[in-house]
Amino acid sequence: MTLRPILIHPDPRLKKPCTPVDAITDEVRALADDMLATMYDAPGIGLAAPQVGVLKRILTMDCMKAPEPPRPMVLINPEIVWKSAETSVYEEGCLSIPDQYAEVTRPAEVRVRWLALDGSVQEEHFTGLWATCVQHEIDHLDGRLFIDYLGPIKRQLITRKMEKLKRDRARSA
Ligand code: GNR
Ligand code: NI
Repeated sequence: MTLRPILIHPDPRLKKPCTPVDAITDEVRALADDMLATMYDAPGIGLAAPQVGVLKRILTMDCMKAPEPPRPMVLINPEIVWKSAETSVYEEGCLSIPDQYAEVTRPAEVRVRWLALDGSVQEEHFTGLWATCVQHEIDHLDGRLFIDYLGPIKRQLITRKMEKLKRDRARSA
């Protein structure tokens, strides 16, 4: 198990659509393992493979809140098969856009189908924070970030801050 570095926006790898996984290999299992560890370490409630530089359709998430037991999930090739007409607004953040938060409106509930690590097809109805998180992660797999839902002024302000953060980090590294 290895923690992997998380890419910071702007990075061309965060803007590319990811490729479906065609076989669940040891490499895929190792990646999922590393992603869960990296997500819990951050800490975050979700992580998409492109955030660690792998352009494959894999995401991890766990939106349980203490004192509930954890529920580490790995979703391979996830697809939204239904979304509610009703929407909800969440203050979103992203591990690839540290310390920046903004309200995003999305369908309040979604039904998602995916492949589990054992190769079985799973389907589940997500609500609340889980619904927001799974949509945020699937967006990553399509090369979309939450700031893409903001107006151009807010988006550019955040992008400039991230460019500065990356410069400062490179200087002190
Ligand atoms: O840790 C995270 N928190 C979060 C909060 C509100 C909406 C979405 C998220 S996902 C984010 C981790 C992340 O960047 N996943 O891609
Ligand atoms: Ni994110």
